[in-house]
Amino acid sequence: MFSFIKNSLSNLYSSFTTKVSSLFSRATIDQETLKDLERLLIEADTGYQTTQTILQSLQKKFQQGTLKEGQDLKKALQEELLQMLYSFEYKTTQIYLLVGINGSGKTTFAAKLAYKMLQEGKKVLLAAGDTFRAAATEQLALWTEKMGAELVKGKQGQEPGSVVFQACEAYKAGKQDVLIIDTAGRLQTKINLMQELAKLKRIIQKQLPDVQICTLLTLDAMLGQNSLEQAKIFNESTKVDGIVLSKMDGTGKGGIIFAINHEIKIPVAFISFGEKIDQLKQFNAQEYVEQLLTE
Ligand SMILES: Nc1nc2c(ncn2[C@@H]2O[C@H](COP(=O)(O)OP(=O)(O)OP(=O)(O)O)[C@@H](O)[C@H]2O)c(=O)[nH]1
Ligand SMILES: [Mg+2]
Repeated sequence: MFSFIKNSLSNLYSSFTTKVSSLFSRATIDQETLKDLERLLIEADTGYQTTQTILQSLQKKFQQGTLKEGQDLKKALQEELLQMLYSFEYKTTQIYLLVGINGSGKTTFAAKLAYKMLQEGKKVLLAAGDTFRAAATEQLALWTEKMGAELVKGKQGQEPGSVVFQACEAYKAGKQDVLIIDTAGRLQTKINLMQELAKLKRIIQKQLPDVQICTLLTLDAMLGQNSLEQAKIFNESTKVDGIVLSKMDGTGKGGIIFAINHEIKIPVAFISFGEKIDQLKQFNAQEYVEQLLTE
């Protein structure tokens, strides 16, 4: 990972990485070391169930005599963590439907993703599907104006489905490469609002049957284990293809990524780590695990 990203994520790496590294420098591994590791994983929001899965596997290796010194533990943990991560399939042309609870970072991510795609030389169309909040469209309009992307917007209170319909029409007509649809935040417990998302997806499928839809769920990394419940329910009502973990700059708890993968089985696609337009990174499992375990 580039150093400027590592700096932005210093909270994340300093808390877990420093402590776990001290285990790796131990000359011998014993039950006490495994207990310490268990505590660190729980502290990092890895979640009880996922932590137990990791520990059971390490215990087995310990019993078999393959975990002798700190460096053996590092290697074994690295393997376990990597095995847990699903990889997200990045495609070039598609529609991104952004969903998530209020304030989770959808609109910020919409702008960051658009910027990233523009930098890659793609033609980008954004749709302000959040017609609920007055400021929502303005927020996106400000970003898009600055970076020179096109935006389809509706009026406040307009049926979000009709904005999405317009956006699909504009996408067809404008020959853009990517369409990014921002939606209003919603609590996963509001059944009618969850059904609305499924309806938005049906509209897109009907308008653009040949284009792949990628539904990305934005989760606030600082919410820890609460994110799991959100992910489960969003995934039930509108199949989620990938997770965007936002506000990774504000957390020291990078273990949540493993819990999401292990328990919900959805890959992490992007990590968002600040309020600046370029503070976004495609998630790379190998790199993430390596950085997390190396001081
Ligand atoms: N530090 C930090 N702040 C972020 C990040 N992403 C978003 N924010 C901030 O979090 C707040 C909410 O972000 P939005 O992008 O508006 O969230 P949203 O999901 O669109 O919110 P609603 O539309 O109200 O549901 C804003 O103040 C953002 O500046 C991030 O990665 N790091
Ligand atoms: Mg928003």
